[in-house]
Amino acid sequence: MSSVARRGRGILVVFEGCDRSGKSTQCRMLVDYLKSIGRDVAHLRFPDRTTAIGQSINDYLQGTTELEDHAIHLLFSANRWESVPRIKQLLDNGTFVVVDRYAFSGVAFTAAKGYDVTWCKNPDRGLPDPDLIFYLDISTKDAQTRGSYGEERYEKAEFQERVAEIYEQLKSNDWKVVDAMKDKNEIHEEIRNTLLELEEQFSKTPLKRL
Ligand code: DGP
Ligand code: NA
Ligand code: NA
Repeated sequence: MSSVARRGRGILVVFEGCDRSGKSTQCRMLVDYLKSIGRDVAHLRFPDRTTAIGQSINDYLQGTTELEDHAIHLLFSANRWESVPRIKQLLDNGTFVVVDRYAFSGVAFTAAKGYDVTWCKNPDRGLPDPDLIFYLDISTKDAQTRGSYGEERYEKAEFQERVAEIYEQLKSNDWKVVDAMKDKNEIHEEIRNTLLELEEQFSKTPLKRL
């Protein structure tokens, strides 16, 4: 039965959440788990700072350059678009694609600056639509108890508060909201069980586009 499921396309899984929600840890734990059970899996993260566009984004995040708000928004989107051929190829080959941040971060972080949500969504229209979005839910207050935010541009409590409010508006049926304050192993089990339950169903459904 599982060998039949594995002949279908790969599953596109995205992790979203505010900074310090534990999203990257969960992403890694899921990738390691899928590998341990013999699945083909690719671990991607956005922004992908390794490309030329990603390098500009990195400079912006570190504050060494300034970019106009719309311009940086489009660069973040372009950074996702430049990965689409690879993502599609992986999914076609039946590989799980696990992504740390995606278009929803794009909308949440720019709309948090006061821009229109519909405008923010537009550049990402047409990207592969994730089968599942795990949202690591944490209050800004709890996130701060995990140690102070880093030094990057968006890592300020007031801004993260607004990001969380926009995420709230973006949630839809394929979002699985996870309580990020639970024990990390407990969260991991919840995530992997949800994924394994839905894997076969998704692998037989054509990939949609955002
Ligand atoms: P990370 O490497 O996951 O810590 O992400 C770096 C920062 O960039 C983080 O504060 C979230 C933010 N970010 C991620 N994607 C986007 C995006 O598409 N647009 C904007 N404006 N910010 C983003
Ligand atoms: Na960060
Ligand atoms: Na979806």
